[in-house]
Amino acid sequence: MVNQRKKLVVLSGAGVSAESGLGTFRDNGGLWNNHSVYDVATPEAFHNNPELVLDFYNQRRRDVYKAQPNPAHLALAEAERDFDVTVITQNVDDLHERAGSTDVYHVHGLVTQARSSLTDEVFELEGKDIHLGDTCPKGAQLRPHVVWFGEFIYHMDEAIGFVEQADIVIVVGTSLKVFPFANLVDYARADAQCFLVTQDIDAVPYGFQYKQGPASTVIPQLLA
Ligand code: BV8
Repeated sequence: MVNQRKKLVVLSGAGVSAESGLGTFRDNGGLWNNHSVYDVATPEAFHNNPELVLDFYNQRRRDVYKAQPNPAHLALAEAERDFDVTVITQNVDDLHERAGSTDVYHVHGLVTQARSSLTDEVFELEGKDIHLGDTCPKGAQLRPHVVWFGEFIYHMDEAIGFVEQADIVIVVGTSLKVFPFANLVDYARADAQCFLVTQDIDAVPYGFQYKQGPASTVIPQLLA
């Protein structure tokens, strides 16, 4: 009998990186230096005030480089010993990869990378900031490789397929308030085991078991 490892799909948000010291969008009321994230994380903001937006992401990138994976990231990476694991994350940090996860999809991009504002060419920043006037080889202004509000997200079709195949779905550290990522919970099979792990939530998706608490405690317990 072929050993068919169960498919574990993880849907993560800012809360899984909170205990690594990276702010979430709700906890500080979605504010950064008195700007609403929804005002700063848009193409219009980048057009109207590129320095403000570049500063916002330069600061978040520096925070990401200083942060370390926490026990939640590490437990999800170690789960690859026992399960076929795919992580689909809203987060623009690389903590899942640095913890050892090998199959990670960033639907909202990665702040450690830059993208040409004209083409979809992506560049590793290797620790550098992006400044106004920094251009890619083809001369276009570099922008953070993140998906802003009003922009299409990456990997949505693949993500739907992974959730539909999943035997186990773990949603961790997300308020499920940002779309279309939040719609992914609707694709879980009726016979799948589904868990939601957050500090708080407005509504638990149908069919999900709610495990309230900090990810770095609850995720290792769930996967023990
Ligand atoms: C788009 C990158 C098509 C930048 C981000 C319906 C369908 C489609 C679109 C929409 C729709 N309704 C509205 C929209 C528009 C919009 C949207 O969703 N708006 C919201 C505000 C309603 N969506 C879009 O614009 C998307 N694009 O749809 O394109 C299109 C194209 C053209 C025209 C129209 C449509 C693009 C969305 C992507 C935006 N970019 N990030 C950046 O990071 O700066 S989203 C951003 O929000 C981050 O990715 C972040 O992950 C996310 C916030 O969500 P969470 O991760 O859930 O974080 P949050 O703080 O909210 O919650 C944290 C949770 O963790 C809490 O529950 C808390 O309890 C918990 N927690 C805290 N600490 C812990 C913890 N849990 C466990 N342990 C802890 N220690």
